[in-house]
Amino acid sequence: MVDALPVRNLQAIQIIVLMKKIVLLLCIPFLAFTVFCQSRGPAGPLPSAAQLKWQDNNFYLFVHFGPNTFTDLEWGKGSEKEEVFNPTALDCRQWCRIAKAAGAKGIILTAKHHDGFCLWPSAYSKHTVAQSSWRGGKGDVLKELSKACKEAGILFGVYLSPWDRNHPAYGTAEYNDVFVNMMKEVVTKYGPFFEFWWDGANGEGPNGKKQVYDWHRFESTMRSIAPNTILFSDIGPDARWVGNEKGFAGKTNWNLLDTAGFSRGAGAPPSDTLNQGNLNGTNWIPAECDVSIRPGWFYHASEDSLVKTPEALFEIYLKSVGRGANFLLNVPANRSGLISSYDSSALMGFAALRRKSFHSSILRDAGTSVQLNGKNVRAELTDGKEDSWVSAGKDYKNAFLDIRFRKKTELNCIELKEPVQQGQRVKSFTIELRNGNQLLSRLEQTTIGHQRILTFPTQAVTGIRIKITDAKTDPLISELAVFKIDEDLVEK
Ligand code: FUL
Repeated sequence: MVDALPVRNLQAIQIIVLMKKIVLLLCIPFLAFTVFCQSRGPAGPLPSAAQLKWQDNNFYLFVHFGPNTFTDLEWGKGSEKEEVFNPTALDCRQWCRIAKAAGAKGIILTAKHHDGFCLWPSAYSKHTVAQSSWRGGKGDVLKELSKACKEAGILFGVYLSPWDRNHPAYGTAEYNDVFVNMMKEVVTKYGPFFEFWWDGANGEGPNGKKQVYDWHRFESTMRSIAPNTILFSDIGPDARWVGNEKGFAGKTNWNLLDTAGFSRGAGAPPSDTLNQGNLNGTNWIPAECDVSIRPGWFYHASEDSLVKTPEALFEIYLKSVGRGANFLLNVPANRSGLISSYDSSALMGFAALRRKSFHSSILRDAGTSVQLNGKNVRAELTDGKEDSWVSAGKDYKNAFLDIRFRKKTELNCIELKEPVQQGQRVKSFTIELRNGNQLLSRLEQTTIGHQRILTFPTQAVTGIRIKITDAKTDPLISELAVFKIDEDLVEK
Protein backbone atom coordinates (compact mmCIF):
# COMPACT_ATOMS: atom_id res chain seq x y z
CA MET A 1 0.00 0.00 0.00
CA VAL A 2 1.20 3.51 -0.82
CA ASP A 3 1.35 5.92 2.08
CA ALA A 4 -0.26 9.34 1.72
CA LEU A 5 2.30 11.88 0.53
CA PRO A 6 3.41 14.45 3.09
CA VAL A 7 2.36 18.04 2.27
CA ARG A 8 5.96 19.12 1.71
CA ASN A 9 6.33 16.51 -1.04
CA LEU A 10 3.07 17.58 -2.65
CA GLN A 11 4.27 21.16 -2.85
CA ALA A 12 7.53 20.00 -4.36
CA ILE A 13 5.65 18.01 -7.00
CA GLN A 14 3.46 21.02 -7.85
CA ILE A 15 6.56 23.18 -8.29
CA ILE A 16 8.19 20.59 -10.56
CA VAL A 17 5.02 20.33 -12.71
CA LEU A 18 4.89 24.13 -13.00
CA MET A 19 8.55 24.31 -13.97
CA LYS A 20 8.08 21.63 -16.62
CA LYS A 21 5.21 23.67 -18.10
CA ILE A 22 7.38 26.79 -18.22
CA VAL A 23 10.26 24.92 -19.87
CA LEU A 24 7.84 23.47 -22.44
CA LEU A 25 6.37 26.89 -23.21
CA LEU A 26 9.86 28.36 -23.64
CA CYS A 27 10.79 25.53 -25.98
CA ILE A 28 7.80 25.84 -28.33
CA PRO A 29 9.28 28.51 -30.63
CA PHE A 30 12.57 26.62 -30.76
CA LEU A 31 10.87 23.30 -31.48
CA ALA A 32 8.70 24.88 -34.17
CA PHE A 33 11.78 26.37 -35.81
CA THR A 34 13.65 23.07 -35.67
CA VAL A 35 10.70 21.16 -37.14
CA PHE A 36 10.39 23.73 -39.90
CA CYS A 37 14.09 23.48 -40.71
CA GLN A 38 14.32 19.77 -40.33
CA SER A 39 11.64 18.47 -42.59
CA ARG A 40 13.00 14.94 -42.11
CA GLY A 41 15.38 13.34 -39.65
CA PRO A 42 19.14 13.04 -39.89
CA ALA A 43 20.56 11.04 -42.78
CA GLY A 44 22.97 8.15 -42.44
CA PRO A 45 26.00 8.04 -40.15
CA LEU A 46 26.50 11.25 -38.19
CA PRO A 47 29.56 12.94 -36.70
CA SER A 48 30.18 12.80 -32.95
CA ALA A 49 30.21 16.10 -31.05
CA ALA A 50 34.03 15.91 -30.97
CA GLN A 51 34.22 15.35 -34.73
CA LEU A 52 31.89 18.28 -35.40
CA LYS A 53 34.06 20.58 -33.31
CA TRP A 54 37.18 19.25 -35.02
CA GLN A 55 35.67 19.87 -38.47
CA ASP A 56 35.01 23.47 -37.50
CA ASN A 57 38.67 23.90 -36.48
CA ASN A 58 39.72 22.95 -39.96
CA PHE A 59 43.22 24.42 -40.27
CA TYR A 60 46.13 23.72 -37.92
CA LEU A 61 49.88 23.15 -37.99
CA PHE A 62 52.06 20.07 -37.79
CA VAL A 63 55.56 20.49 -36.35
CA HIS A 64 58.12 17.83 -37.24
CA PHE A 65 61.03 18.16 -34.85
CA GLY A 66 63.57 15.70 -33.43
CA PRO A 67 67.01 14.19 -34.14
CA ASN A 68 66.30 14.35 -37.91
CA THR A 69 66.34 18.14 -37.61
CA PHE A 70 70.01 17.87 -36.67
CA THR A 71 71.09 14.97 -38.88
CA ASP A 72 69.33 16.17 -42.03
CA LEU A 73 67.45 12.88 -42.37
CA GLU A 74 63.77 12.30 -42.96
CA TRP A 75 63.67 8.87 -41.36
CA GLY A 76 66.18 8.56 -38.52
CA LYS A 77 67.83 5.20 -38.03
CA GLY A 78 67.16 5.04 -34.31
CA SER A 79 70.87 4.65 -33.57
CA GLU A 80 71.55 8.40 -33.38
CA LYS A 81 73.19 9.51 -30.14
CA GLU A 82 70.84 11.43 -27.85
CA GLU A 83 73.29 14.38 -27.82
CA VAL A 84 72.35 14.99 -31.45
CA PHE A 85 69.17 16.66 -30.25
CA ASN A 86 70.32 20.06 -29.12
CA PRO A 87 68.16 23.05 -30.06
CA THR A 88 69.97 26.21 -29.11
CA ALA A 89 67.01 28.54 -28.56
CA LEU A 90 63.82 26.46 -28.39
CA ASP A 91 60.81 28.71 -27.95
CA CYS A 92 57.41 27.04 -28.30
CA ARG A 93 55.73 30.39 -27.67
CA GLN A 94 57.17 31.56 -30.98
CA TRP A 95 55.53 28.54 -32.71
CA CYS A 96 52.21 29.42 -31.09
CA ARG A 97 52.44 33.12 -31.96
CA ILE A 98 53.08 32.22 -35.59
CA ALA A 99 50.32 29.60 -35.64
CA LYS A 100 47.84 32.08 -34.19
CA ALA A 101 48.80 34.86 -36.55
CA ALA A 102 48.40 32.41 -39.45
CA GLY A 103 44.85 31.64 -38.30
CA ALA A 104 45.78 28.04 -37.43
CA LYS A 105 43.66 26.59 -34.63
CA GLY A 106 46.30 24.35 -33.09
CA ILE A 107 49.64 22.53 -33.31
CA ILE A 108 50.37 18.80 -33.57
CA LEU A 109 53.93 17.87 -32.57
CA THR A 110 55.88 14.73 -33.52
CA ALA A 111 56.39 13.62 -29.91
CA LYS A 112 58.13 10.49 -31.23
CA HIS A 113 58.99 9.83 -34.87
CA HIS A 114 60.14 6.52 -36.39
CA ASP A 115 63.64 6.92 -34.84
CA GLY A 116 62.02 6.41 -31.43
CA PHE A 117 63.46 9.54 -29.80
CA CYS A 118 60.96 10.93 -27.27
CA LEU A 119 60.65 14.70 -26.99
CA TRP A 120 59.53 14.20 -23.40
CA PRO A 121 61.37 12.35 -20.61
CA SER A 122 59.50 9.06 -20.97
CA ALA A 123 59.80 6.45 -18.28
CA TYR A 124 59.41 3.78 -20.99
CA SER A 125 62.43 4.54 -23.14
CA LYS A 126 66.12 5.29 -22.74
CA HIS A 127 66.20 7.32 -25.92
CA THR A 128 64.68 10.63 -24.84
CA VAL A 129 65.41 14.26 -24.03
CA ALA A 130 66.40 13.12 -20.53
CA GLN A 131 69.40 11.21 -21.94
CA SER A 132 70.46 14.16 -24.10
CA SER A 133 72.62 16.99 -22.89
CA TRP A 134 70.03 19.54 -24.00
CA ARG A 135 69.25 21.69 -20.96
CA GLY A 136 71.27 19.26 -18.89
CA GLY A 137 68.76 16.49 -19.57
CA LYS A 138 65.99 18.55 -17.96
CA GLY A 139 64.35 19.76 -21.15
CA ASP A 140 60.80 18.69 -22.13
CA VAL A 141 59.40 19.88 -25.46
CA LEU A 142 55.91 18.49 -24.80
CA LYS A 143 55.68 20.32 -21.50
CA GLU A 144 56.81 23.55 -23.07
CA LEU A 145 54.47 23.28 -26.04
CA SER A 146 51.44 22.25 -24.01
CA LYS A 147 52.00 25.30 -21.78
CA ALA A 148 52.54 27.62 -24.74
CA CYS A 149 49.38 26.37 -26.49
CA LYS A 150 47.32 26.94 -23.35
CA GLU A 151 48.71 30.46 -22.98
CA ALA A 152 48.02 31.26 -26.62
CA GLY A 153 44.56 29.69 -26.52
CA ILE A 154 45.25 27.24 -29.31
CA LEU A 155 44.76 23.49 -29.46
CA PHE A 156 47.48 20.95 -28.81
CA GLY A 157 47.87 17.52 -30.38
CA VAL A 158 50.55 14.86 -30.68
CA TYR A 159 51.87 12.48 -33.29
CA LEU A 160 53.21 9.26 -31.81
CA SER A 161 54.80 6.83 -34.23
CA PRO A 162 54.21 3.19 -33.32
CA TRP A 163 57.14 2.29 -35.57
CA ASP A 164 60.21 2.62 -33.36
CA ARG A 165 63.65 1.96 -34.79
CA ASN A 166 65.31 2.30 -31.40
CA HIS A 167 63.28 0.55 -28.74
CA PRO A 168 64.82 -2.81 -27.76
CA ALA A 169 61.36 -4.32 -27.23
CA TYR A 170 60.13 -3.37 -30.70
CA GLY A 171 59.14 -6.51 -32.61
CA THR A 172 57.98 -8.32 -29.46
CA ALA A 173 54.62 -8.42 -27.68
CA GLU A 174 56.14 -6.36 -24.86
CA TYR A 175 56.45 -3.34 -27.15
CA ASN A 176 52.66 -3.04 -27.32
CA ASP A 177 52.75 -2.47 -23.55
CA VAL A 178 55.46 0.14 -24.05
CA PHE A 179 53.38 1.98 -26.66
CA VAL A 180 50.24 1.84 -24.50
CA ASN A 181 52.21 3.13 -21.52
CA MET A 182 53.65 5.96 -23.59
CA MET A 183 50.17 6.98 -24.73
CA LYS A 184 48.92 6.97 -21.14
CA GLU A 185 51.98 8.92 -20.06
CA VAL A 186 51.60 11.72 -22.61
CA VAL A 187 47.83 11.99 -22.15
CA THR A 188 48.18 12.20 -18.38
CA LYS A 189 51.10 14.61 -18.31
CA TYR A 190 50.37 16.87 -21.27
CA GLY A 191 46.75 16.34 -22.35
CA PRO A 192 44.01 16.95 -23.18
CA PHE A 193 44.82 16.72 -26.86
CA PHE A 194 42.45 17.77 -29.59
CA GLU A 195 43.95 15.16 -31.92
CA PHE A 196 46.18 12.11 -31.59
CA TRP A 197 48.06 11.08 -34.72
CA TRP A 198 48.92 7.44 -35.40
CA ASP A 199 51.26 6.92 -38.27
CA GLY A 200 50.55 3.63 -40.02
CA ALA A 201 54.23 3.05 -40.98
CA ASN A 202 55.46 -0.36 -39.80
CA GLY A 203 59.10 -1.12 -40.57
CA GLU A 204 61.80 -3.12 -38.88
CA GLY A 205 63.14 -2.28 -35.44
CA PRO A 206 66.71 -2.58 -34.11
CA ASN A 207 66.45 -6.39 -33.97
CA GLY A 208 65.33 -6.58 -37.59
CA LYS A 209 61.76 -7.54 -36.63
CA LYS A 210 58.51 -5.83 -37.49
CA GLN A 211 55.99 -5.18 -34.77
CA VAL A 212 52.50 -6.68 -34.84
CA TYR A 213 50.64 -3.62 -33.55
CA ASP A 214 47.75 -4.26 -31.20
CA TRP A 215 45.54 -1.58 -32.73
CA HIS A 216 42.49 -2.80 -30.92
CA ARG A 217 44.21 -2.18 -27.59
CA PHE A 218 45.70 1.15 -28.70
CA GLU A 219 42.25 2.35 -29.71
CA SER A 220 40.45 1.17 -26.59
CA THR A 221 43.16 2.68 -24.38
CA MET A 222 42.80 6.07 -26.02
CA ARG A 223 39.01 5.92 -26.01
CA SER A 224 38.97 5.24 -22.30
CA ILE A 225 41.53 7.84 -21.24
CA ALA A 226 40.79 10.53 -23.83
CA PRO A 227 37.22 10.09 -25.13
CA ASN A 228 37.09 13.56 -26.69
CA THR A 229 40.39 13.34 -28.55
CA ILE A 230 40.14 12.84 -32.31
CA LEU A 231 42.03 9.68 -33.24
CA PHE A 232 43.67 10.00 -36.62
CA SER A 233 45.08 7.16 -38.71
CA ASP A 234 44.73 5.92 -42.30
CA ILE A 235 41.27 4.64 -41.37
CA GLY A 236 40.37 6.67 -38.29
CA PRO A 237 38.39 5.84 -36.12
CA ASP A 238 37.72 9.62 -36.04
CA ALA A 239 39.67 11.14 -38.93
CA ARG A 240 41.17 9.47 -41.99
CA TRP A 241 44.23 10.09 -44.10
CA VAL A 242 43.34 11.71 -47.42
CA GLY A 243 45.46 9.26 -49.44
CA ASN A 244 48.27 11.62 -50.53
CA GLU A 245 50.75 14.03 -48.99
CA LYS A 246 49.95 16.91 -51.32
CA GLY A 247 47.10 18.21 -49.20
CA PHE A 248 44.42 17.55 -51.84
CA ALA A 249 41.05 16.01 -51.02
CA GLY A 250 38.82 14.68 -53.79
CA LYS A 251 36.40 17.06 -55.51
CA THR A 252 33.91 14.44 -54.48
CA ASN A 253 34.54 13.98 -50.80
CA TRP A 254 32.30 11.89 -48.56
CA ASN A 255 32.81 12.02 -44.83
CA LEU A 256 31.92 8.34 -44.82
CA LEU A 257 34.26 5.38 -44.97
CA ASP A 258 33.94 1.61 -44.90
CA THR A 259 36.71 0.21 -42.78
CA ALA A 260 35.72 -3.46 -42.52
CA GLY A 261 38.52 -5.64 -43.89
CA PHE A 262 41.05 -2.79 -43.93
CA SER A 263 43.84 -1.93 -41.53
CA ARG A 264 46.38 0.85 -41.02
CA GLY A 265 49.51 1.08 -43.14
CA ALA A 266 49.87 -1.44 -45.97
CA GLY A 267 46.34 -2.77 -45.47
CA ALA A 268 44.67 0.64 -45.84
CA PRO A 269 41.97 1.24 -48.48
CA PRO A 270 43.18 2.37 -51.94
CA SER A 271 44.26 6.00 -52.01
CA ASP A 272 41.38 7.14 -54.21
CA THR A 273 38.94 5.69 -51.67
CA LEU A 274 40.68 7.60 -48.88
CA ASN A 275 40.64 10.66 -51.12
CA GLN A 276 36.90 10.55 -51.85
CA GLY A 277 35.41 8.47 -49.04
CA ASN A 278 32.54 6.06 -49.66
CA LEU A 279 29.15 7.33 -50.81
CA ASN A 280 27.36 4.79 -48.63
CA GLY A 281 30.12 4.24 -46.07
CA THR A 282 29.02 3.05 -42.67
CA ASN A 283 31.31 5.23 -40.51
CA TRP A 284 31.65 9.00 -40.21
CA ILE A 285 35.43 9.40 -40.75
CA PRO A 286 36.24 12.77 -42.37
CA ALA A 287 39.49 13.35 -44.24
CA GLU A 288 42.49 15.30 -43.03
CA CYS A 289 44.96 16.62 -45.62
CA ASP A 290 48.55 16.58 -44.35
CA VAL A 291 51.21 18.32 -46.37
CA SER A 292 54.51 20.03 -45.65
CA ILE A 293 55.30 23.67 -46.36
CA ARG A 294 58.67 22.32 -47.61
CA PRO A 295 59.58 19.29 -49.72
CA GLY A 296 60.55 17.33 -46.56
CA TRP A 297 58.73 16.93 -43.25
CA PHE A 298 61.79 17.86 -41.17
CA TYR A 299 63.78 21.07 -41.42
CA HIS A 300 66.69 21.07 -43.89
CA ALA A 301 68.54 24.35 -44.51
CA SER A 302 68.93 23.28 -48.15
CA GLU A 303 65.12 23.61 -48.53
CA ASP A 304 64.90 27.21 -47.31
CA SER A 305 64.45 28.39 -50.88
CA LEU A 306 61.79 25.77 -51.53
CA VAL A 307 59.20 26.91 -49.01
CA LYS A 308 55.76 27.00 -50.61
CA THR A 309 54.51 30.42 -51.60
CA PRO A 310 51.39 31.98 -50.05
CA GLU A 311 49.63 31.35 -53.38
CA ALA A 312 50.56 27.65 -53.34
CA LEU A 313 49.26 27.38 -49.76
CA PHE A 314 46.04 29.10 -50.81
CA GLU A 315 45.61 26.55 -53.60
CA ILE A 316 46.00 23.74 -51.05
CA TYR A 317 43.44 25.47 -48.83
CA LEU A 318 40.93 25.44 -51.69
CA LYS A 319 41.67 21.76 -52.33
CA SER A 320 41.41 20.71 -48.68
CA VAL A 321 39.15 22.97 -46.61
CA GLY A 322 37.38 24.00 -49.81
CA ARG A 323 36.54 20.34 -50.43
CA GLY A 324 35.20 19.68 -46.96
CA ALA A 325 38.39 18.28 -45.40
CA ASN A 326 40.73 19.52 -42.65
CA PHE A 327 44.11 21.03 -43.53
CA LEU A 328 47.15 19.97 -41.47
CA LEU A 329 50.10 22.04 -42.64
CA ASN A 330 53.55 20.96 -41.53
CA VAL A 331 55.91 23.78 -40.58
CA PRO A 332 59.06 22.20 -39.14
CA ALA A 333 61.13 23.80 -36.39
CA ASN A 334 64.79 24.40 -37.25
CA ARG A 335 67.98 23.59 -35.34
CA SER A 336 67.51 26.61 -33.08
CA GLY A 337 64.11 25.22 -32.13
CA LEU A 338 62.27 27.98 -33.97
CA ILE A 339 60.09 28.28 -37.03
CA SER A 340 62.31 29.90 -39.61
CA SER A 341 61.49 33.26 -41.13
CA TYR A 342 61.07 31.72 -44.62
CA ASP A 343 58.19 29.63 -43.33
CA SER A 344 56.64 32.27 -41.12
CA SER A 345 56.56 34.87 -43.87
CA ALA A 346 54.91 32.37 -46.24
CA LEU A 347 52.34 31.68 -43.51
CA MET A 348 51.66 35.38 -42.98
CA GLY A 349 51.24 35.85 -46.73
CA PHE A 350 48.83 32.91 -46.82
CA ALA A 351 46.80 34.35 -43.93
CA ALA A 352 46.64 37.72 -45.70
CA LEU A 353 45.34 36.06 -48.89
CA ARG A 354 42.58 34.29 -46.95
CA ARG A 355 41.60 37.50 -45.16
CA LYS A 356 41.53 39.50 -48.36
CA SER A 357 39.63 36.83 -50.29
CA PHE A 358 37.00 35.88 -47.75
CA HIS A 359 36.57 38.91 -45.53
CA SER A 360 33.16 39.86 -46.81
CA SER A 361 30.61 37.92 -48.80
CA ILE A 362 28.80 39.86 -51.51
CA LEU A 363 25.58 38.32 -50.14
CA ARG A 364 25.91 40.47 -47.03
CA ASP A 365 24.96 43.43 -49.22
CA ALA A 366 21.41 44.26 -48.14
CA GLY A 367 20.34 44.82 -51.74
CA THR A 368 20.98 41.18 -52.66
CA SER A 369 18.11 38.77 -52.50
CA VAL A 370 18.49 35.05 -51.74
CA GLN A 371 15.33 33.03 -52.24
CA LEU A 372 14.48 29.38 -51.99
CA ASN A 373 11.40 28.74 -54.12
CA GLY A 374 10.40 32.36 -53.68
CA LYS A 375 10.92 32.46 -49.92
CA ASN A 376 13.51 34.85 -48.57
CA VAL A 377 16.32 32.86 -46.90
CA ARG A 378 19.19 35.33 -46.92
CA ALA A 379 19.24 35.65 -43.12
CA GLU A 380 19.49 31.87 -42.50
CA LEU A 381 22.17 31.40 -45.13
CA THR A 382 24.42 34.28 -44.18
CA ASP A 383 24.34 34.25 -40.37
CA GLY A 384 27.46 32.09 -40.02
CA LYS A 385 25.50 29.56 -37.95
CA GLU A 386 25.45 25.88 -38.76
CA ASP A 387 22.19 25.27 -36.96
CA SER A 388 20.08 27.62 -39.05
CA TRP A 389 19.71 25.77 -42.30
CA VAL A 390 17.15 25.66 -45.06
CA SER A 391 15.74 22.52 -46.59
CA ALA A 392 15.04 22.12 -50.30
CA GLY A 393 12.46 19.52 -49.29
CA LYS A 394 11.57 16.13 -50.70
CA ASP A 395 10.78 17.68 -54.05
CA TYR A 396 14.24 19.25 -54.18
CA LYS A 397 14.68 18.47 -57.89
CA ASN A 398 12.12 21.18 -58.59
CA ALA A 399 13.54 23.63 -56.08
CA PHE A 400 15.78 26.61 -56.87
CA LEU A 401 18.00 28.71 -54.73
CA ASP A 402 18.04 32.06 -56.51
CA ILE A 403 20.45 34.87 -55.83
CA ARG A 404 19.70 38.25 -57.40
CA PHE A 405 22.06 41.19 -57.31
CA ARG A 406 20.99 44.83 -57.49
CA LYS A 407 23.37 45.40 -60.38
CA LYS A 408 25.75 43.42 -62.54
CA THR A 409 28.32 41.96 -60.15
CA GLU A 410 31.72 40.40 -60.77
CA LEU A 411 32.43 37.18 -58.91
CA ASN A 412 34.53 34.04 -59.15
CA CYS A 413 34.05 32.17 -55.88
CA ILE A 414 31.04 30.54 -54.22
CA GLU A 415 31.05 28.82 -50.84
CA LEU A 416 28.37 26.42 -49.62
CA LYS A 417 27.96 24.45 -46.42
CA GLU A 418 25.80 21.54 -45.40
CA PRO A 419 24.86 21.26 -41.71
CA VAL A 420 26.78 18.00 -41.39
CA GLN A 421 25.41 17.34 -37.93
CA GLN A 422 22.36 16.21 -39.94
CA GLY A 423 24.47 13.94 -42.12
CA GLN A 424 26.00 14.52 -45.53
CA ARG A 425 23.19 14.49 -48.03
CA VAL A 426 23.99 16.27 -51.28
CA LYS A 427 25.29 14.02 -54.06
CA SER A 428 25.31 16.58 -56.85
CA PHE A 429 24.30 20.15 -57.60
CA THR A 430 24.59 22.74 -60.35
CA ILE A 431 25.35 26.43 -60.26
CA GLU A 432 24.11 28.60 -63.08
CA LEU A 433 25.64 32.01 -63.58
CA ARG A 434 23.13 34.30 -65.24
CA ASN A 435 22.82 37.69 -66.82
CA GLY A 436 19.11 38.45 -66.74
CA ASN A 437 17.53 35.47 -68.48
CA GLN A 438 20.70 34.59 -70.27
CA LEU A 439 22.67 31.59 -68.99
CA LEU A 440 26.38 32.45 -68.96
CA SER A 441 27.71 29.17 -67.62
CA ARG A 442 26.72 26.12 -65.65
CA LEU A 443 29.00 24.43 -63.13
CA GLU A 444 28.23 20.78 -62.43
CA GLN A 445 29.40 19.68 -59.01
CA THR A 446 29.14 16.70 -56.69
CA THR A 447 29.45 16.82 -52.88
CA ILE A 448 29.26 19.81 -50.52
CA GLY A 449 29.88 18.46 -47.00
CA HIS A 450 31.27 20.64 -44.25
CA GLN A 451 32.37 23.33 -46.68
CA ARG A 452 32.69 23.57 -50.45
CA ILE A 453 34.56 26.49 -51.99
CA LEU A 454 34.29 26.70 -55.76
CA THR A 455 36.31 29.07 -57.87
CA PHE A 456 35.97 29.82 -61.58
CA PRO A 457 37.06 32.50 -64.06
CA THR A 458 35.46 35.83 -63.17
CA GLN A 459 31.98 36.47 -64.58
CA ALA A 460 29.81 39.57 -64.39
CA VAL A 461 26.36 38.34 -63.42
CA THR A 462 23.01 39.61 -62.27
CA GLY A 463 22.02 36.34 -60.69
CA ILE A 464 23.02 32.83 -59.62
CA ARG A 465 20.73 29.81 -59.56
CA ILE A 466 21.66 26.76 -57.49
CA LYS A 467 19.85 23.46 -57.92
CA ILE A 468 20.42 20.25 -56.01
CA THR A 469 20.29 17.54 -58.66
CA ASP A 470 20.73 14.47 -56.46
CA ALA A 471 20.66 13.88 -52.72
CA LYS A 472 20.35 11.01 -50.26
CA THR A 473 17.32 12.66 -48.70
CA ASP A 474 15.93 16.20 -48.49
CA PRO A 475 19.01 18.40 -48.89
CA LEU A 476 19.93 21.03 -46.31
CA ILE A 477 22.13 24.09 -46.77
CA SER A 478 23.35 26.09 -43.79
CA GLU A 479 25.60 28.73 -45.35
CA LEU A 480 26.12 30.41 -48.68
CA ALA A 481 28.71 33.06 -49.56
CA VAL A 482 29.93 34.71 -52.74
CA PHE A 483 33.28 36.40 -53.28
CA LYS A 484 35.43 38.07 -55.88
CA ILE A 485 38.97 36.87 -55.20
CA ASP A 486 42.17 37.66 -57.07
CA GLU A 487 41.94 36.10 -60.51
CA ASP A 488 45.37 34.47 -59.98
CA LEU A 489 44.01 32.52 -57.04
CA VAL A 490 41.23 30.83 -58.99
CA GLU A 491 41.76 27.06 -59.00
CA LYS A 492 43.48 25.97 -62.20
C1 FUL B 1 54.61 9.55 -42.76
C2 FUL B 1 56.02 9.51 -42.14
O1 FUL B 1 56.74 8.42 -42.63
C3 FUL B 1 56.67 10.82 -42.51
O2 FUL B 1 57.98 10.90 -42.06
C4 FUL B 1 55.83 11.96 -41.92
O3 FUL B 1 55.89 11.91 -40.51
C5 FUL B 1 54.39 11.87 -42.40
C6 FUL B 1 53.48 12.89 -41.79
O4 FUL B 1 53.86 10.59 -42.15
O5 FUL B 1 53.97 8.36 -42.67
